Amino acid sequence: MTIDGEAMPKRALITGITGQDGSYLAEYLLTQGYEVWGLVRGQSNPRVRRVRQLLGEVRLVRGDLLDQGSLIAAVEQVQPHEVYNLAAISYVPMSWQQAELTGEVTGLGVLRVLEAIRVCSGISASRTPGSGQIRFYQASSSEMFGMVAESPQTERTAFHPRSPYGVAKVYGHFLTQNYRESYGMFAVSGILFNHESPRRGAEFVTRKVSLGVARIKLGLERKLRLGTLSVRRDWGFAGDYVRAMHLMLEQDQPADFVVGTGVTHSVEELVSRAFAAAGLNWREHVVSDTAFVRPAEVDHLCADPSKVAKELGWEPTVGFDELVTMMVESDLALLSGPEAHQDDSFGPEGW
Ligand code: NDP
Ligand code: GDR
Repeated sequence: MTIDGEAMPKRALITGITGQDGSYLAEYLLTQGYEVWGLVRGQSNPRVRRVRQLLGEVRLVRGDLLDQGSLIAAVEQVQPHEVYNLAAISYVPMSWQQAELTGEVTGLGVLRVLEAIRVCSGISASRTPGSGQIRFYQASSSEMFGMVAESPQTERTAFHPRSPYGVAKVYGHFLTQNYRESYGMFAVSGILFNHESPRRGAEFVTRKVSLGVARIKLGLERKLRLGTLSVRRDWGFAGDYVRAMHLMLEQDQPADFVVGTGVTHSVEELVSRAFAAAGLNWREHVVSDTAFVRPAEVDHLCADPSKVAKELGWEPTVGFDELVTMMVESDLALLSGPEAHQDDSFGPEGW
């Protein structure tokens, strides 16, 4: 990868590098020849472990989406060509418990990152459109569609978010669009549908199920407590989705894209498939628990990924069955191995 004919690597700054997507994106950009920087918060962040195999290759810079000055300092230090804003409070139920914090991080955090880029690019707030050199990716979400106006959902489908998380993401989405229109910044949003992996946080339903299946199979647990089984999601593999993020910043002109598989499954189908992958019958183990039922639910999500396929050539490589089997096998190996007690995601219930 070179810039202006010089043998200089492109620099990418990733917020949320300690999350699921941050770790896959960092790996992917390293394979593309990038110099990768990750924003990390806190005095001692235990989740830096998630990218531990990359430490040495990935450089870390301190900063917090709640702190404008720290973001300006990070952008000034790194001088990135691309910024991927993946940091967020991303667990939907937590957004009811900590609605204000979710608004601050998942919503206003986008403003602070965009402002850091604007200030460091020398774009004046009163100036008519100019062109900054730093390209910006915002992690928008299918949760913005919420109570869906149509199915499948496209880039033109109206938003009707159903949680403080979804509302905060809508703010970030429109703000990204606004900075593009106001300042001529190369700022785009990927409206990504659910994507999963063995690195998924233990509170999300796919990983909760794969960890639950592994515990039951290994005799560590007998039951798995879940909320609503009838809801449907368009689930893909996180490793595929980070390629789409990068492709969006490679376009000639900035534009937003829906990214998903176009196939939808219920939580019950997920559960059935995951238990079957370990030779178990889910009906003997799954218990309904209202503690995991949400105040307002998103019942049905299904992407129409035709624009991203046609314009960016993106397609998923891992199907639903393969994804679920991958996660169950990974957790069986993990819980049988020496690292079983070294990770904070192995608690009995997740969240
Ligand atoms: P994770 O929950 O795994 O990661 C969230 C990241 O945000 C962590 O690295 C966390 O850091 C960081 N973070 C949280 N608060 C702050 C803060 N105040 N300042 C700086 N960093 C912070 O999310 P995913 O990797 O799954 O998702 C990445 C992004 O994509 C998120 O914005 C999510 O909302 C969005 N998204 C995800 C989808 C999915 O299916 N995975 C689908 C659509 C959108 P720490 O380790 O310090 O807590
Ligand atoms: P979601 O993911 O809310 O879609 O947000 P999650 O895996 O948490 O829930 C998916 C669906 O499963 C139902 N469900 C349960 N969910 C959890 N977590 N735990 C349970 O016990 C349970 N039982 C049933 C939920 O009600 C829900 O309908 C994810 C996050 O990554 C967001 O950040 C991202 O924006 C969206 O995906 C797209």
